Amino acid sequence: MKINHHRIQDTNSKDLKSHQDHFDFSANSLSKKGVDINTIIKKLQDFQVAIPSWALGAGGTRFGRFSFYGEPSSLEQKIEDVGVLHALTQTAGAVSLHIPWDIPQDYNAIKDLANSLDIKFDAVNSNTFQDQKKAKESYKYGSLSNATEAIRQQAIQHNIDVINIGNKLGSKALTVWLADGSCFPGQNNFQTAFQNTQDSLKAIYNRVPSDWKLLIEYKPYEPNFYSTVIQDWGTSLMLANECGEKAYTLVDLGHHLPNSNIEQIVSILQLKGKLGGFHFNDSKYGDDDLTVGSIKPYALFLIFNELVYGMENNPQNPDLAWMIDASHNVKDPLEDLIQSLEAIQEAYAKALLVDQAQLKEAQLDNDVVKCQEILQDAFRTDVRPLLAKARLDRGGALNPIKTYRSLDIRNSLIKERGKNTVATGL
Ligand SMILES: [Mn+2]
Repeated sequence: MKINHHRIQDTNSKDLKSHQDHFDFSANSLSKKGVDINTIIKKLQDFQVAIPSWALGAGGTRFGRFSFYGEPSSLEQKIEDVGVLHALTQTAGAVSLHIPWDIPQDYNAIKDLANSLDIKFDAVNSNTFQDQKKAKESYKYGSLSNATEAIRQQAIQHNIDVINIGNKLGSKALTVWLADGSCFPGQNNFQTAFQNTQDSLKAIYNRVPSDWKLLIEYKPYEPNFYSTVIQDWGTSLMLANECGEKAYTLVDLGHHLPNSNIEQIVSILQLKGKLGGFHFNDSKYGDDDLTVGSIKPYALFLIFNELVYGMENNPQNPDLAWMIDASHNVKDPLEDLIQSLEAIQEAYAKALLVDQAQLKEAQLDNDVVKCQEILQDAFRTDVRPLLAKARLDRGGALNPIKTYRSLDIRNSLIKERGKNTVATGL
């Protein structure tokens, strides 16, 4: 399914006048404050976020899964869904594949399809957290950290296979997230598990192409509940440093214990030139995978404030791989992703409004009240007309959710694919 751009324009036309009024008001007020609107709009247009293939179908919990009708059941259909998101939002210009769920049958056909939709292949993700059919060894007690060498070798080889698949598609990064750890005290030896993980990652790193990155993701708990081998950013950074300059830490917003100061983590990693990737989601309790911005939009803004500072002041840190990492039971996955993209752009735009020079001055004066005023003034600014303008200029929808609904896209997908399709891997 492809969206005809004329249909988007038709839907936009009904709202053009009111958009123009809102935009003029915003542009006027911001210009008076010395904000360069055009630069912000250009930055919003350049900011592209990868959609993970697994977020296009409904996710589940360990208690069950309620599928959403018309889900993509093939890699082609997943890419078409990202095409729908990109056509509407102009922000979803990349897809992140999960291997073995998304192994292409015909590489050229997949690349042509992605090209035709203006979609790039972002980081590829390996999977050693579950056993695959016909696999010789089991990951029940760990993969890269496993005490048995043959199991570690199988996991290393899988990661090398993923690199080869990504290479054929034009990906430039491998993301490794390990479920390895233990559920009970005494179950494994912390030092051996860490050392094995280090050695396995080095073996993978040696096969990472020179223009690639190895992104090492961390998470404090789950599926293991007593210890996790790569539990936090410090562990990830140690491993990345040991591997070499192409290895980086990846921050997933949900992979922190409650109240962690994620903006500080992001800031220091950029200072050290070691923040490589970012996964967006939101949470109330843990790794809830809720829509980014749905629970803690101010925290998201503060994180973006540090990201923007880093992008402007830390040339030692490379461009980041941005990805949404969320999926759940109760929303249309495409509507959820549209909301996510909007929340990300909104937080980014607000962070771009922060007057960094003024903030620095207030910090030097120890004017704590003014520091807070500067941040909150940016946070309280309604930037939605800027986001709409950024999309409109690129041919996207003024209001993506409204357009998605008025074009009745979910029903078209159900007609095309049937009700009971299930996305691979879910
Ligand atoms: Mn993640």
